[in-house]
Amino acid sequence: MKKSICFFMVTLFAGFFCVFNLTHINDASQNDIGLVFGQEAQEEKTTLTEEEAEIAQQKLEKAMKELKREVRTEVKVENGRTITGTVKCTRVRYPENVVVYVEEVGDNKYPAPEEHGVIDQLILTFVPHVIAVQKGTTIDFPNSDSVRHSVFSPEYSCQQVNLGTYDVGVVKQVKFEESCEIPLLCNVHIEMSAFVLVLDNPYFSVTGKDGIFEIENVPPGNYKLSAWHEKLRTVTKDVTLEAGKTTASVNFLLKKKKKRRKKK
Ligand SMILES: [Cu+2]
Repeated sequence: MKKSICFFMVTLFAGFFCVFNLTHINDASQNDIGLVFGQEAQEEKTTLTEEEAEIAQQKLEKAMKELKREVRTEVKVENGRTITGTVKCTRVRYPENVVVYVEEVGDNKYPAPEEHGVIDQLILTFVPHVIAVQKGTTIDFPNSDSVRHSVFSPEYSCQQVNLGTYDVGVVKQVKFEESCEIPLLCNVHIEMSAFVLVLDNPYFSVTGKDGIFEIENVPPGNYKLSAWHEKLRTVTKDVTLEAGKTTASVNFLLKKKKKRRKKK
């Protein structure tokens, strides 16, 4: 008798346990289905018709040509000189997106630009890929794509950026106050990346595919000129702007970054 009561209790408990789990599995499945539907809905958005894809590509190319890669306050200088030159790079296809900048000019105190920079998002691409801005510049981050993006900077960045996931047509803004390099990524699309290089003064230039740079309106004096590339080692050179000459020429060769030695 005792055995049959025991068997009955165990069966009852097992039955209750199964029903309880099934209910929760169903709940979880419904949530999963909801997610799948959500993903499908988002994926559907990314599947563009041929015509839409062509329009998107045209928008991307237009943005690549038109969006500024340098934002600064124009400074008036008497007897301003020009620093010009060419950058060559090893291990990258073109010597483009190299930021050449003068490290210190006077006291490095210049009014922040009123003009905003723009980093747009089109066809899972940040445009421009590299932007150099003077300290205190605000950058607008529109989402002109057909899917949502989530812009953020990695933990090691000198300034934290976390714009969260946001919709097509939304514009977010960030003011960059510290002079340093800020990598930008997207939490949704691993292939997206960009760099903001924030600089202390308005004397900088971003190279195109030809590697040529030109920094105008620099007062005569002795300076340190640096060339930065996201993947290569930064090189710094001395440059003298003499009173009798209008230009100074400096060439750079950027190479692979040295590997960090492991601490023993
Ligand atoms: Cu994205």
